[in-house]
Amino acid sequence: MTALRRIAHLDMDAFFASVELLRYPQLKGLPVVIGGGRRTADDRVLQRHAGLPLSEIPASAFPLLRDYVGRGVITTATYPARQFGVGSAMGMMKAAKLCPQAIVLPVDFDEVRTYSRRFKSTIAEIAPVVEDRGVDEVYIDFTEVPGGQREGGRALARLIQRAIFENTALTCSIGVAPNKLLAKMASEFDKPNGISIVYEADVQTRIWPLPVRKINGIGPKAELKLAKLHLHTIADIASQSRDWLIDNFGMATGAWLHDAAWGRDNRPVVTESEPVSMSRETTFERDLHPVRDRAELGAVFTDLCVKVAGDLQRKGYVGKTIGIKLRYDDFQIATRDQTIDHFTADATTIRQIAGQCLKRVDLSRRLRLLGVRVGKLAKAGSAPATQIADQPGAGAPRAPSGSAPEVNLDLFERS
Ligand code: TTP
Ligand code: MG
Ligand code: MG
Repeated sequence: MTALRRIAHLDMDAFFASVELLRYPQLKGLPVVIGGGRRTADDRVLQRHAGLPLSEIPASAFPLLRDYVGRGVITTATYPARQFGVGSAMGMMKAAKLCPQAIVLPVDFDEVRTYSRRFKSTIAEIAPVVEDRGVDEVYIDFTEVPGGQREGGRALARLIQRAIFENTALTCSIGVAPNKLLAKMASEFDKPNGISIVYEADVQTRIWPLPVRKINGIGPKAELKLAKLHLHTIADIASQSRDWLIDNFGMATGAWLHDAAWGRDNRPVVTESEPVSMSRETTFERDLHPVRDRAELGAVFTDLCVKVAGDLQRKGYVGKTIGIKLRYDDFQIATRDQTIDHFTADATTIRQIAGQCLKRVDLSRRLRLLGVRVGKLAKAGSAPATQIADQPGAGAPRAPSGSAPEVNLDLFERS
């Protein structure tokens, strides 16, 4: 007998907020929201309580939503704060009206990434087929994992939940279902710290009553269009014929909507391989000349570096090799790169090294395209990435090997 397909979706509970509560356990059980940008608010608290362990700073010392001035939205909120109706993407001002006594903390991306890696590697040790779906969620294929079929997946889900809690002190919620689509919905059924098991036979009773937005892939636009056709729940979609849906939404979307409403989805769980490099490039609307369009090119160049740095930081990588790519107006391509002696995800460093690479290419012709790449990647915080070079001058760029004759123009240099 072939094993029943069992797919899990795991999502961390109030993730950014829960990570902050690890630092400040005295705030557990209180309404806390994450938002407001930089770490300035709690910097003041920290300064005032210098010398005191973080966990001993009194809860009453933390900044409150009612005193928050400025714009911005809530990134996430603890479950006690959600009882007041506060949640992700809500304006800080509106949230302050609903729950003025909530404590406001900024996000610590480094910490969030560390815990993100930690919970994901905990899962991978138990069940190897894991698909990364962003900072706080993954799909896991339970089908072939020993014990993955027991109680429809509940036993393995419990094991993973416990292992994550032991390794991180964080809680998560897990849905196990015949496919990704249903698993994603199921992981929300019993949040926080819950497990939900959904079988094919549960689609009518547990999936059909849900609003259409619960289908992962139906956003605000699709919801609006469905509402105009008087389709509000998943059952409403399921009651339409495939042909009717195709007539109204086109072949691909119509067929997909029909399958989704009936709980059908055969997408595999794809374990991603580590990226080798990250790059950003842009093709210009009109070809740009390195000298005559210097200011424009310089701005684009800096922007590409900032974007690559942002990609690296968001995905938690650092790199050692920084390179550029140009396409000239005759479609010829030129690339140059340089390896430095430390790992970086810093926009200024990337900009500086990429700028040096630029000096090694022909800049007398018009350009169609400009690109910046960072390679030789390592996970930020991993052993190789944090190794400090022990020779003097660590951090300084190494002389490029086999460089082209240097053109002594400070092209693209920021003034
Ligand atoms: P979510 O998993 O959507 O939310 P959550 O983990 O905070 O809460 P839940 O228990 O309902 O899963 O998002 C994960 C993190 O991503 C969240 O803690 C903060 C961040 N995030 C944003 O930065 N912007 C957003 O709009 C959302 C929704 C989340
Ligand atoms: Mg979450
Ligand atoms: Mg999530």
